[in-house]
Order: sequence, then C-alpha cells, then structure tokens
Amino acid sequence: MSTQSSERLAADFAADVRRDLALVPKQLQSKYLYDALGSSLFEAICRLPWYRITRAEQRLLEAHAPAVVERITRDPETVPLIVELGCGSGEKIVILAEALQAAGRHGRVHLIDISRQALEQSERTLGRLRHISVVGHRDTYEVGLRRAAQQREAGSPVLVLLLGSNIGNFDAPAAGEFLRAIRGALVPGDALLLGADLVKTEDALRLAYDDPLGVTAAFNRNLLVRINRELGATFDLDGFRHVAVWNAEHSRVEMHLESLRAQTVRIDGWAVAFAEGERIWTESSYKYEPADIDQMGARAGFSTAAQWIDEDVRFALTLFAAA
Ligand code: AVI
Repeated sequence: MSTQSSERLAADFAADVRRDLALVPKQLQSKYLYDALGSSLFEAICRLPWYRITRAEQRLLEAHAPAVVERITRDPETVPLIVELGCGSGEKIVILAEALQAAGRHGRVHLIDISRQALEQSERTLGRLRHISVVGHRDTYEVGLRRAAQQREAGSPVLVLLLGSNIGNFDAPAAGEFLRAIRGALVPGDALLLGADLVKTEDALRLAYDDPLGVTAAFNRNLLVRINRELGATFDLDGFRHVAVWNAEHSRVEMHLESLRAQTVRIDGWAVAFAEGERIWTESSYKYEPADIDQMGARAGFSTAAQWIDEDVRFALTLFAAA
C-alpha cells in the first residue's frame, strides 16, 4: 500500500473519532475495530462455539461452491474475476478457488480489506493455489471495489463476495447504498454472493456477542487501546465495560462500551467527558429474514439466482445475479 493511502487512512481515523465522539449518543465506526490485534481477536471470535456464523457459512460454501462457480464459467474463453470485500483470513474464498480449480479453470482474485493483517493472511492462504493470481487492496470496500472493477478484462465475469454477514454492520440506508454501489460496478452476467445472518433466539444472539470467554469484550475494548496508541488518547481500560444488547425493534445486536464512572478522556489535545453509565455505540449487527435479503438485493438491481439456508444456525447464503 502506498504511504499516501496509509496517511489518508490515519487522517480519516483521527477525524472520524473526533466527529463521532461528539455525537449524541457517542459512537465509533465498527470498521476501526480491525487493527492487527482486533483482526486476530475477530478471528478468535469466529472459532468460538457461541459464534456460529463462520462455520455455518463455510458449510454452505462447501456444499454450493460448484453451483456458484458454474455461473461465472459459462464462457470457456474467459478468466473470471472474484472480488472479496472483507477477506478475513481467506478461508472462504479458498473454497471457491478450489471449486474453480476442480472445474479446470483459472481465475483472478482481488482482496479488499482495511486490515493489513487480514490481507497478508489471505494472500498466504491463497498463495498455494497456482491457478489463480491474487491482488490485495488495503482500502475501504467502496474504493477497493472501484479499483478492482476497473481491472476487469473485457467480457470476463465478475463475482463479488460479501460474506460473513459483513452487510449486517451497515444500517438499512447504508446497506442499500452499498449494494447499489456494488451493482454499479457490475454488468449483466456478473454476480454477488452475499452471506447474511438471520434472526434467531435472543439467547443465541447474546452468547454470540457477549461470549463467556470475554473474547468479544476484548475485541470491543481493543478499540480504546487503538485510540490510545494511534491518537495519543488516555482511555483507562478499567473505566469501560463491553455491553451487547439485542434491539428487537431494529433487528440488530448492538455493541457498546459503557463508562463505569464519570470521567474525562484526553485525545490528542481535546477532552471528551463521560457520565457514569454513558455508552459509546461501536457496532450494529443487523439480523434478517430470508425475504428481507431478497428484497434488499432487488432494490439494488439484483435478482436472486439461489438462496441456501443453514436452518440450524439460521444463516443464509444468497447468490444474486446482476439483472
Ligand atoms: C464482521 N462482522 C460481521 C461481525 C458481526 O457479527 O457483526 C463482527 C463481530 N462483532 C462482534 N462479534 C463479531
């Protein structure tokens, strides 16, 4: 990644923190949870017995990767381009890459993630596959997707992967806008594979977002560690606790950091005051019904080509065609 984009990301972080801690209620954007330690903690979350999204999605991908690959390999002359938005450790895209290999085809992969560690790990995971070329973009989804789509070869189909219920971290207007932006980068014949978590019991959701080992709490509180390190702030970690709540009205799990006492935190020369019990809202994870997912896609200009559901975990993998 160029120094220029490193500097831009650092300046954006400082400006966003300053703006969002001045809001009522105070907020921080969930994309900032993913520094190197945050990415490792998220990987650990994906292995927790109570966070079942990742394994359910992997099972669905393994079962249906051939059907997904079939859609982008209809023309034997083309080399499909797969773009993954938020690549994690690369374990999911590797399932599709192997299905591509089983179909006897080459492919090009572009990985887009804000986390340097996630990109490096995915590149290592995919490095052993000789039939694909891999390019990483350390950037926001929007900028990375635009860059990747500009590099499509004429006539080659593009498959965008938005997995792991990453869509659930956007509120409805932002999710709609984001899906429209994805659609805008695609042409008829291209596809989007969307993994999205479904509404389930409140107990299951609480355990998934406030696990008994405290890994999710560490993931959330690490954002304060990051702000201390990168922005010279004075957050006292013992002064904030992790809170996860199911908001049924909005169909989302919310993560917050709650101040345990009245306190003032200095961030690079400015002061932020917290009342006892005041919260910083750090993440929303929206949960869907299967029909919501179809409608969300349709509103953005996609038609549902297939939808596969893990009924046990309640997780959906939806293959959309760019209509
Ligand atoms: C990345 N994202 C979809 C995760 C989620 O479930 O919202 C992040 C996460 N937050 C707490 N646990 C996992």
